[in-house]
Amino acid sequence: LPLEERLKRRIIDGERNGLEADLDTAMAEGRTPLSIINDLLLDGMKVVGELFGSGQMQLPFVLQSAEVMKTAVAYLEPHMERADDDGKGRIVLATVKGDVHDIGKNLVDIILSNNGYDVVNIGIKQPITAILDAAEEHRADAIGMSGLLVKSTVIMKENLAEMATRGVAERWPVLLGGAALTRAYVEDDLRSIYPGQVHYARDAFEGLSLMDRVMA
Ligand code: B1M
Repeated sequence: LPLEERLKRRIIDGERNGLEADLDTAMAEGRTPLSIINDLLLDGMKVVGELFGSGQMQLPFVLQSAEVMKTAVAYLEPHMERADDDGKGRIVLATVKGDVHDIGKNLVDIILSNNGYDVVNIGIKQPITAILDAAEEHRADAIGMSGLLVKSTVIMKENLAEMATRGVAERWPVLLGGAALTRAYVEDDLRSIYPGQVHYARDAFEGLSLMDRVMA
């Protein structure tokens, strides 16, 4: 297989033997770490999602694919460009209650961290109380919530309602992302219940541009 196809296949098959060598070759051929992730590895993850969704792939194999994806991202991260404009602002990042998916959230962490933001990544399955405690403790400028399950979109709504009730909506602009969300849901449904800023980010790069806008 050609290198590009092989890297994508590694994610689909959950095959990590020789992964680093292929990543090195891709970088030596001039691909940036981010293009390797976005154009090749995430394509593989998409196929995994389709196979799993249609019952052609079992959960343990999805987990293996996710592990290979994480290994690849960890390997590529030190090779990524870092902007030197530090101190642009601080964001608390979490995957919402009941949801374990963290690959997207961790990509958002990397992109924001490499572009001048201070990210407090508190992990997966985080209830709103923990998110708000962290935002308070770390004096965050914004809150980012990720979630991939349809159920998580409902949790996000509950979280925003809780923030509105506590009267902290003005304090923390909220960034939302994850595969089950849509722009319409965030901008039509969620905005109507939240008195502060709430933004939908399709991907990590939109997350970055939104943070730049929120912090401007
Ligand atoms: Co799960 N899973 N999974 N899974 N899984 C999905 C989400 C699913 C769509 C698969 C499918 O059926 N086709 C489906 C959800 C269906 C639904 O809700 N309607 C599903 C299911 C059902 C489940 C379980 C319930 C399965 C089970 O147990 N029977 C279970 C859930 C457990 C739980 O959470 N309580 C489960 C478990 C798992 C694994 C553990 C095996 C593994 C996760 C490993 C991990 O994350 N550490 C896993 C995986 C890998 C997937 C798929 C295949 C891939 C997800 C992924 O990492 N994508 C996924 C299929 C899919 O998404 N279509 C699926 C790559 C990642 C980079 O994309 O996170 O979307 P994503 O992030 C993007 C953007 O969304 C955005 O930026 C990123 C790109 O730049 N973004 C943000 C994300 N968060 C953001 C936050 C921001 C800004 C942008 O600001 C704050």
